[in-house]
Amino acid sequence: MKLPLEIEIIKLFNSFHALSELLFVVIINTNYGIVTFKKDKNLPIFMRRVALAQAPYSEVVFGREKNAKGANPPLGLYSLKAYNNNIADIRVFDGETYDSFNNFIGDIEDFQPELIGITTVSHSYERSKDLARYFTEKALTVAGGPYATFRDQECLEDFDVVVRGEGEQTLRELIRRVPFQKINGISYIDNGKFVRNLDRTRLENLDEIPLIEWGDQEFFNYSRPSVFDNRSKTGYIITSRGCAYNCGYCCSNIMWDRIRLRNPENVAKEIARLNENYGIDYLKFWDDTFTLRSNSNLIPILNELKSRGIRFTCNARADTISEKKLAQLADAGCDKIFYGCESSVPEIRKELGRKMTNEQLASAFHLTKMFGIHTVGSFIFGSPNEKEYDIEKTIEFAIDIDPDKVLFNILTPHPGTPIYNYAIARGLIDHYKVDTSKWQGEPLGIPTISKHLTREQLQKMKFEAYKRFYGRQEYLINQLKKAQSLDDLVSIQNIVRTYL
Ligand code: B12
Ligand code: SF4
Repeated sequence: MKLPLEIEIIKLFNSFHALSELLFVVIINTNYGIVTFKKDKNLPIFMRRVALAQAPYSEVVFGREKNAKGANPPLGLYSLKAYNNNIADIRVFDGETYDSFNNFIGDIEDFQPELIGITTVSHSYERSKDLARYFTEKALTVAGGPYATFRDQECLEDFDVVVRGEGEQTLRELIRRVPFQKINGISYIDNGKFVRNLDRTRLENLDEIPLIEWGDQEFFNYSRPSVFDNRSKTGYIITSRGCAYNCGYCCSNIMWDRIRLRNPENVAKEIARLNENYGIDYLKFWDDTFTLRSNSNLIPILNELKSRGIRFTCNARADTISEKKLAQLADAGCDKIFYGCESSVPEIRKELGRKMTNEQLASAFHLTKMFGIHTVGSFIFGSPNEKEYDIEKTIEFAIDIDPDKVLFNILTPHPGTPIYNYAIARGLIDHYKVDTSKWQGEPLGIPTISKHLTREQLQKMKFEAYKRFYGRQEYLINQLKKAQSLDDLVSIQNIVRTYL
């Protein structure tokens, strides 16, 4: 917690900082001319209030499976806020934490933003558009995130500006009102003409982004302690950007260019702060692949977790795991690892760009369980050339390796992914527009691209797969034996209710 004197000093510093920023804006605008806008807006010379918003998405994604409203903070928006907080009053509004869309919009309106930045993923795009349209006359509307990055031209039908890729520095220049022509990484319309400026070079050093300052209420939305045994208060953290692989259904590699890691000391500082200031004793690492780092980067992070008794979960690739690494993770408090498996049929896995073997997958699950770490296995149905019997084989494989939890997903061609380009090139899809009334895919609003199976067949196979996996007597007995708390029992009950 900061002392009052410290807060005063920061405020004073910020005022000086704001003044120098203002001078900078005046100089820049005098040199380069005034910013051009698609629509007439009465915008100030310096953006003072910036709203960063995430439209609600759960209903679109999870449909009737939805049950965890507001459980996941939009870390991208909080990072944008942390980076730019010293030049404007920035607030994050998360539609997932509101009971109704109207209340959500009402709160943003009360704040009277001069710039509203909206994060986009394919499945929330329709709602993001609704939100942007509401502020068209009132604020500069900016879209960012994976969907906008790869569909900039389409987004400009509803937004003034699109920020492509990493957003921290680009947003800073928009707040400063640097002329659009001078801002790398944006797309916009100038005199009816679509303009895509040069890409922005990514931040060299991720530690330049200040740590997120969570408001108490804000934090509570995402980190409710367990109602049953008060065992864990969960925090969320990302310690890297990008991935070294190039799986067909994922845009990480293109979105972030190359893998960049935060320094372990910087990560340890964030862990300490989450623990000391917010009482966090459980952490979710949202890195694409947490295990894709050298020992010299990993060990200091694990030491910090261990010394504070923080348990954690992370994502890993089966081929980045070894017995030694698993021992280190388990010793530091790792209690769950998420592995993408996708398919057990080599040709289908190849189609998905997953260069790993069934042996690697089976061994990763075996070893992880050996160290007492829970496993989640994720599988994808509906690759272009996948047939019903391929899916059958994958379900059998899932039962064989027996994760504690499974996810069966239907392949979705998200813009910016190799599989999207493949599907366009072979005429399996046109450049679709997200339309929840037209595409009953998964997530809703996006088409599927199987050559052999309809959406309905895939949906049916998915639910049958869950039934077969979770309906096994030995699975349920095993999970009941492993249960350590009321939370674990409720989780088993949820599985039974949802799938059996
Ligand atoms: C954590 C995570 C989740 C979490 C929670 C997500 C949440 N609430 O934010 C969970 C597990 C629930 C989840 C679920 C799903 N996810 Co997810 N998830 C991620 C993951 C791994 C990290 C997200 C993150 O925090 N990134 C880090 C921050 C820093 O990046 P960022 O959010 O992109 O923000 C930066 C830039 O994009 C930009 N930016 C973003 N918004 C804005 C706005 C403005 C105004 C500006 C200026 C800039 C800007 O600036 C930010 C800072 O640089 C990403 C992959 C990834 N590495 O990003 C996938 C990802 C977002 N997920 C994806 C998908 C498909 C899903 C699911 C649909 C999967 C499924 N079938 O169920 C569900 C849907 C639920 C949902 N969230 O919408 C896709 C989205 C693809 C797309 N084009 O839409 C991604 C990109 C992974 C992939 N396959 O490529 N997910
Ligand atoms: S799916 Fe995972 S391993 Fe594959 S490219 Fe994306 S982040 Fe990397």
